[in-house]
Amino acid sequence: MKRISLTQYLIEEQRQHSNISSELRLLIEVVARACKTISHSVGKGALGDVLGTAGSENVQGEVQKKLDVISNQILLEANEWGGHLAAMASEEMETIHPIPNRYPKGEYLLLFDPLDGSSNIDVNVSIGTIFSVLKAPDGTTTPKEEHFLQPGAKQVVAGYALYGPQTVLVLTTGNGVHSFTLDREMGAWVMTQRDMQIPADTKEFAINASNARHWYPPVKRYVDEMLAGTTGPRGKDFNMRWIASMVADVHRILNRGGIFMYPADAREPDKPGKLRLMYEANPMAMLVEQAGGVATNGEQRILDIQPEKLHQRVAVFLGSKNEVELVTGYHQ
Ligand code: AHM
Ligand code: MG
Repeated sequence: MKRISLTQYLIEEQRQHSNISSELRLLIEVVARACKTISHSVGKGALGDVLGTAGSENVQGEVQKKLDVISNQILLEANEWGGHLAAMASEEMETIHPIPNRYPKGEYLLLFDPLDGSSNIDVNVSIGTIFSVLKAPDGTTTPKEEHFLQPGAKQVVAGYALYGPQTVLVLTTGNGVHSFTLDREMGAWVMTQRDMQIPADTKEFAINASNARHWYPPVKRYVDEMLAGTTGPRGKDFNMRWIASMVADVHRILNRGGIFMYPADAREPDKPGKLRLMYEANPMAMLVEQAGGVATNGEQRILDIQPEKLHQRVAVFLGSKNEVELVTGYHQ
């Protein structure tokens, strides 16, 4: 494959598609640059004194790791001054972060989970950054929290950086899903996969099976049928994978198919699952759909959900089309 840098790809996209403005291109490049910096910190590990807890809690009452806080700060600082954003929102911050008045403002809203898969940080397992871009409604440059509450179908960009054996950036601007590998010597993002496609059928599923006793009947039925193997109703064997980093699990699915599930369960009947709609489910759902997959909360398309709160949680079923449709059907 001819070496195409992220910059070159974005310029070509801008020429071809009217939905990509210069501001949006700059935004993506700035986020990608911030992810490079995060990747560098992640890579230093104990040598950079970035492991362990930060001694604080986030808005959801979860203990923050040092890298959660560092990554959040890197993304805020990188994106504040460029003039392309009206405001940001982060899984790690209680409320939105408007662009300070000393900087020019733009028309976009940026949302991110700065470091997803926090439980894997200290054990040197893949983690990632997830991001989503919306347009500020009515061109407002002083947005409030309610301006962020747009269904995922309104996202103009979604992507993630995966900090694994290689650092990769996977991106969609609504024209397919493409992957860029960080060339560490050159400090450049180089396109390594174009138009990633999720096969409609799969023999692999991902779910935290330690919660099985709490699952509701549709999920229990679906998983039991897969576990029954060749003699069960599915008539084939399934393999199971669970990395506990959504970015890494979704990356596997984008590469070789599969279904990822984080359902609501009976532990906390008022809580619709663990994952967050705006920072995790929406961007991943856009990527998955752009790659030919499906993403639902068991009842409806994730991208159609009208958010009510910034930190709202949602059940997630995403990946290979035929499997996600099957388990969604079991919920009807
Ligand atoms: P985080 O944002 O606090 O890191 O939590 C999200 C992560 C996902 O990456 C992953 O799919 C899930 O939590 C793992 O949950 P569990 O600990 O139940 O395995
Ligand atoms: Mg997360």
